[in-house]
Amino acid sequence: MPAAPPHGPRLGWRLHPEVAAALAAGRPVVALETAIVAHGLPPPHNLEVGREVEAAVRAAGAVPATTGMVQGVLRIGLTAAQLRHLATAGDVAKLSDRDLGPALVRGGDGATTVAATLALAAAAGIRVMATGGIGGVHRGAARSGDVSADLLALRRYPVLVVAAGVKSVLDVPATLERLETLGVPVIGYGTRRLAGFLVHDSGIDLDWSVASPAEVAALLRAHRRARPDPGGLLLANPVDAADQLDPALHDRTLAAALRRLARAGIRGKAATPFLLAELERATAGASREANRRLVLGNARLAAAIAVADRT
Ligand code: PSU
Ligand code: MN
Repeated sequence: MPAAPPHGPRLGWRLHPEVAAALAAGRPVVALETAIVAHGLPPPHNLEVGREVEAAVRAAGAVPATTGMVQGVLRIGLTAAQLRHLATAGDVAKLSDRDLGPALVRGGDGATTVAATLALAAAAGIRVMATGGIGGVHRGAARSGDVSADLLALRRYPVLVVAAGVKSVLDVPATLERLETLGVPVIGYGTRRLAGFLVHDSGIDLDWSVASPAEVAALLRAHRRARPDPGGLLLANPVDAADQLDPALHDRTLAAALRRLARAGIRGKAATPFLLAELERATAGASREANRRLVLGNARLAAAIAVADRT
C-alpha cells in the first residue's frame, strides 16, 4: 500500500507547504495554538501576538506551524491571511481535540486549544508546541467536573508542551496531581519551582528541572526510550520576574474575577476566556502584557528545543 500523502482528501487537515518541506527535511518545527488568538486576547493585540509568536519561532531557527480551522479546512501552518482571518472573523469556535471531527463536518472557523493543537501536531509528526499556560482542573471542579481536555491530550499525544505552567485561574495543585495520575512529566526550566503563568513563581515545588535546550532534547530522547507509550511532557518556563504581573495585583484581581465568574454563572468553555478578560480589564492591560511576554518566551524556548532535538 502506498504511504499516505502528507495532506489531501483522505486526511482531515492540510500542511502549509513550508511546514511540509521542513518536516520532510527533518528541520525543526514548532506547533502553535490559536485559542489564545481568538479567545485569549482581545483585538488588535491578539493578531499582533499571533504574528510575534511566529516571528519569535523563526528568529530562533524553527518553522512555526500555527494550527486552526479556516473556512472549513483544518490547517497545520497558516498563511498570514489565514492567521488574520482567525484573529478578526469574530464567530470562531473554540476547538478541543474532540471537536475536530464535528468541526470538519460543520465547517466554518475554529481556533485550536492546546488539546486540539497537540492532536494535530502528533498527526503531523511535530514534537514541540508552545503556548501561554495550559488548561487544567478548574477551581470548584469537585462540583462542576470542569477539567480541561488539555490534560488528557498531554497524556495521549507524544509532544512536548512549553508553557508558563498552568493558568493561574485554575486549581493549580489539583492540576499537578492530575498530571501525576496521568503519567505526564512536569519539568521546570531553569528552576525547581512551577512557573505561575502571569507571575514568575507559583510557589509549588517540582521534582525535576533542566537548564538548557540541549538538556531538554536529551530528556525527550530518554522519555521516548524509557516508556512504551510515552505521551507528552510539560516544560514549565517561568516568565521573567521583570516581565511578570505584580503578584499582589494578580492575586487581588484574580479573586475578584473568580467572584464575578461565580455570580455570572459562567461555566465550561467560556470560563477561561471570561477570567482572562476580567484580569485584563482589572489590571488595565498589565495582565495582557505579561501574557504576551510569557508566550513569546515560550515560543523562543520551544524553537531552541526543536533545533536541539534535530541535531
Ligand atoms: N493560555 C493562555 N491563553 C489562552 C489559553 C491558554 O495564555 O487562551 C487557552 C489554551 O488554548 C488552552 C485553553 O488550551 O485556553 C484551555 O481552555 P479550557 O480551560 O476551556 O480547556
Ligand atoms: Mn473546561
